[in-house]
Amino acid sequence: MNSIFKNMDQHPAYGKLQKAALAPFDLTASGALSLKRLALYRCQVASFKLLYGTQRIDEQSLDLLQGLADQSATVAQFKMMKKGEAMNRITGFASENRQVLHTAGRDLFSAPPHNHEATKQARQELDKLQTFLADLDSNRITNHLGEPFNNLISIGIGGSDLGPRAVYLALKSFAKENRQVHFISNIDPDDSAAVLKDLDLSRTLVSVVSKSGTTLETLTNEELVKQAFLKAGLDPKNHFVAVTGANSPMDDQDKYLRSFLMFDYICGRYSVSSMVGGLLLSFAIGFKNYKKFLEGANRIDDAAEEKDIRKNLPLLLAMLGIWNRNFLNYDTLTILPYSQALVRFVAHLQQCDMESNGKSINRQGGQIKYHSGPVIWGEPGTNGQHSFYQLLHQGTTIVPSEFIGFRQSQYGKDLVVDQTSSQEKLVANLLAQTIALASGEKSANPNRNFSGNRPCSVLLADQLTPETMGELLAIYENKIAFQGFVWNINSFDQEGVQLGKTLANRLLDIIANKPGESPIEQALLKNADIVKHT
Ligand code: G6Q
Repeated sequence: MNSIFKNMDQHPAYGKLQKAALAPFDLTASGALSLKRLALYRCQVASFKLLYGTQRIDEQSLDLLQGLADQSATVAQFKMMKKGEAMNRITGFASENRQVLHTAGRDLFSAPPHNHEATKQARQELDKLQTFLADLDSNRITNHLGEPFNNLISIGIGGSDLGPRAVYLALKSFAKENRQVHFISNIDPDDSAAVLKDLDLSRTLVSVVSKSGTTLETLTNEELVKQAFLKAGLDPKNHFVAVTGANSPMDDQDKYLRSFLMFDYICGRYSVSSMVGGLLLSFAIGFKNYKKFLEGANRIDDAAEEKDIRKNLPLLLAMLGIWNRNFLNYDTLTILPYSQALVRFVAHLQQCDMESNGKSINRQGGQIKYHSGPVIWGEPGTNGQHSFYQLLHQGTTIVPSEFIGFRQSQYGKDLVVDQTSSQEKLVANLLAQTIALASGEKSANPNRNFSGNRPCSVLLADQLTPETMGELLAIYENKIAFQGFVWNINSFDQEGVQLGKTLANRLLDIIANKPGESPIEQALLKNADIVKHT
């Protein structure tokens, strides 16, 4: 066991934070949200500013959180991860026992890389990708009629879908003319039917993305889409590319137009900056823009090595999250992007965070006696304001919120109505919400009383671009890893997901061996026990 992997409650700062949490900073007190406070509690890293004066912290609690971050050796563990220590393991028990090197795929800009071998492998795949894209751009690769491909269907699920889809939607305004990406993930046949319905398959590439090459949904959907190509008289071999792990059942160059590798040491939910995101993103926004995205992520990976939490934005976000989760005892966290382009980003973070930190045992296999990851949820503002914000303002459950906003829109197509542009209205709404949640509003009418002290913070940048998207992604990936280090849990395995995959396959075996015997529900009821115990 690595001696720095200690439970959070073993650190001296833990008890002190518990005491400090008995009287957290009162955001509703008169003058509490002073300009001085708002100016003091800001942290700028790369293009993002974190405004956190609306959290229930003060100098004492921040110093204690710094103590907890230091005692947990958060930055040392982060560096170990980047260098290639096997951070994905549970000591003394059968576990994945792997390195965690998603950062290596973007460690291309600051020499020397933290892990030479992994960065070298990433470069090789990037070079292959660049050649493939150049072949597409210059019409060296076309369909059988010599026409260029302008659609790409990405088939994948979970980590092989959520992050790449979220980032594609976020950067769609940067997409090349006539290049569109479509996604099929669900085993529900309507998912593929809806995508295939209006597409000209002859101008369509299909990227099948599966690290294991064994995922039921992905393999089934691959077959389904293949049939559609055959039915249209098209040879799938001229349209299908694969992104998969080396030696997986899908790692078969003969079956695909091109094959790209993702590596064992990259977990699905951290794979946006590998070929999993790389292929479809660079198809859409171009290789140059994709590199800018990687550059943004790398900038944050570098900045996250700073030990001072007041200067390390991802670490600060992580420690504020721990303050809210473990010391103020809030169960959920809402992430509220004021950007329509980030419409699926919260779904990605939900997976990245909850699959990583939804754990109950430590890295030595023992039960932890404190909470780990909160429930993550959210929707873009201002839409959410007309929906669940009622609960945020007046509900009995206090939900900390992380707002994300940009000063400028992506398309720049805006109109001044009543002296303000839509973008100004958007940002004004965001800031107004944070003040209202934090300071509340007193009224003699209980129905119109807002208790306040609902902690929140704002991540603010100029514009959502490939660079800032890369930064934003890495801020959250690193935040999640830092929290896992403090909680002493393994943020990089997903036994809960594996269980579901195994049970579904067993049940399907049972159903397949007794064809026509009974409807699926009855088979499930009859066989629940067998499924569990075979
Ligand atoms: C992510 C998880 C999980 C995984 C999917 C798809 O970290 O492991 O969401 O990405 O189950 O797995 P494959 O890429 O192997 O098809």
